[in-house]
Amino acid sequence: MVIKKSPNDAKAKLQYNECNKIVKRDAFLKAIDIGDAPSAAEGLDLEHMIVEDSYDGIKLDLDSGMTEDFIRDMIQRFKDGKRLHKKYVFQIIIAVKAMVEAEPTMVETSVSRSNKLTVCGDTHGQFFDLINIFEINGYPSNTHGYLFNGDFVDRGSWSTEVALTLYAYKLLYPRTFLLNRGNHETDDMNRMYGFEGECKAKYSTDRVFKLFSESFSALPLATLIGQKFFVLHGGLFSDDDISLDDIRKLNRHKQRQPGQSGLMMEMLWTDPQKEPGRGPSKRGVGLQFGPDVTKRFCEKNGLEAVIRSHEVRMEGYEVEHDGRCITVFSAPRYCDSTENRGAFINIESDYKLQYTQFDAAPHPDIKPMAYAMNGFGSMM
Ligand SMILES: [Mn+2]
Repeated sequence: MVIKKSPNDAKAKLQYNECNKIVKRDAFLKAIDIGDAPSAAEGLDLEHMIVEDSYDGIKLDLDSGMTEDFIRDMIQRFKDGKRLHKKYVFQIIIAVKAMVEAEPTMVETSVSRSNKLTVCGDTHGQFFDLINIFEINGYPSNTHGYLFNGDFVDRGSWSTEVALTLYAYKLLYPRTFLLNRGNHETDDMNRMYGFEGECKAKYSTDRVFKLFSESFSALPLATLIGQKFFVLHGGLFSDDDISLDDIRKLNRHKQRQPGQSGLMMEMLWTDPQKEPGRGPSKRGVGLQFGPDVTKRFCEKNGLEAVIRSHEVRMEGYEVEHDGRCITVFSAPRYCDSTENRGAFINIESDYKLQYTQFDAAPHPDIKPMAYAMNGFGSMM
């Protein structure tokens, strides 16, 4: 709505003022929409939050940095069914939010000699399987990077443990430990599939979930590995004209949630199909893209392949679209009910994809979505 100059007659003036009000209101709504609302960190007095002497975990002083000792102790606490002190939870989420917010929408990385990068798919709150990946494949370090390709939370009932473990490693190894956003790092999904309820149940405050939500909105949406592999949670787009440059230029900070359409939504939600062309999504959100779509995208952008996650695969991974679309899924025995294996991909400086499959690790007897507040779980 554009009004060039203030009109003279009274009726037109009234209209003009009304229009201005609407423009201002729209700007206000837009500001809220893009997350200019006050952060859940506001009013949180971390400096004066006391860690009681009775707390039996390792103390953390984030001013001097995250430590390997703290993470090892935290992992053991989580295995033992203990919580992290709330002060540390707040500090870790706030620090990671600031860190990932400063990263580009598409992080561009490479693997140098004697280094390794492991790409993992959905982990979905399966903490004991996450730790099993580290046990099988090695814990993160400056030379052994990890990329977790979204959907860390929801479904599994250890989503706070998974998210905090990944976040703590992000703080310890900012350059080699990478996180892409998935369609479950979103408010709607977290309300439906357990993460919001889990945050409240385990840390007895709304603030933990709100801070996580803000940090999820700040996560990068894709990672480009060695100019060869384009890694994102969902898949390709409704428009063949979209290029890597469009992803580079995408200002993800303009919208907190992916919504029902647009580039961010497609990056988080789409799936491959066997048939050429594009088809409707079986999920009701996004779309499906065929082998010809993948081929054109890879050729146009000089890529070897697209690596995505988002869908369970019985073998943990699947190579489709003439080798150019790879799905990797790292939650074995998904939701304790699908008899799928998990997988991850190791990439060394030769950029050959090395697949490892693994089976589910034992976990305490707590059902998936135990903390969901919507009737799916036990808190119905
Ligand atoms: Mn997903």
